[in-house]
Amino acid sequence: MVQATRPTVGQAAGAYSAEEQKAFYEDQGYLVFPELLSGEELGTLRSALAEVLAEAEGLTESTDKFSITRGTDGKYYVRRIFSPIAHHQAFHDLVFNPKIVDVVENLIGPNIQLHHTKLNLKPPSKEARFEWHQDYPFFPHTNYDLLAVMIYFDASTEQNGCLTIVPGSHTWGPRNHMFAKDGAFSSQLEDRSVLEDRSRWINVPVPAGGMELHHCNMLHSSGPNQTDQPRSAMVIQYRAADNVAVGGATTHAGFGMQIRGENPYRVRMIEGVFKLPGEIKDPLQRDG
Ligand SMILES: O=C(O)CCC(=O)C(=O)O
Repeated sequence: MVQATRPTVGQAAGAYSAEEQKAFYEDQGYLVFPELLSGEELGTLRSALAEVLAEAEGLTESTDKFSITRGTDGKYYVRRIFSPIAHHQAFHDLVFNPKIVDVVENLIGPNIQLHHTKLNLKPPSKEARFEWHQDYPFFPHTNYDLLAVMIYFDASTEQNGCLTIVPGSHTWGPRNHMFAKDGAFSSQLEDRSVLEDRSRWINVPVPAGGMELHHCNMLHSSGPNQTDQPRSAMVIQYRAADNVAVGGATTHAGFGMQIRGENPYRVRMIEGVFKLPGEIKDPLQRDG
């Protein structure tokens, strides 16, 4: 009889204890919870998205709220909604969802603040891919207790451009990213040799209603969406409350909002020399 193999912590973290989740995150830099939200919660988020997207109908150029791109079919699509928590109560409520915040608390401690939110729609377009990058260089902080939570409104698959990561790469520290002409990070690594060993890359498909989270120094990218449907996911960046931003944009809705615990009015610093992002004019380049 063939024994079914138990999914790893990286594939199904919810089946493991808090200690096991933390140990895996510290070692590998990511966790996946394939079944986080209920069908009802997912339905509420999808309706909220449809409501907000109705406002973007007819747009052919980006605005403060929507980043617009042209799809492979020639149609215009919303690529990203900036600061979705400012545009719908359901998105605002999501950042306080205890199912998410409990996991985050276990990893970065009881005092948690928001850095920013965005909703990546990854429409069917080659432009909707994300180059290899880390998040930290876009918004460097005084320590590394900063992580990205991705809540999937649609299943992400290899066909529609799921995340590809290099597990363990967060332990290599922040890498320099190249500056574009206008001073923004161009989301390109200066030294791509860290990506050479492709046997280390893994794809991270996540079902709709699932959650993936990764450390701010995790090397990650995602490919084009080769289907004819968008792949929507809300990204929530949380940080420890004693982790202070030393660069990057600070004007997002909810920047620094206390999510849980208290502000200790103390800063925890790590040693190192890091390149700071320049003045970033293109909002799409601003946050990785
Ligand atoms: O949505 C994706 O596939 C990747 C998102 C990402 O890497 C980012 O927003 O920094």
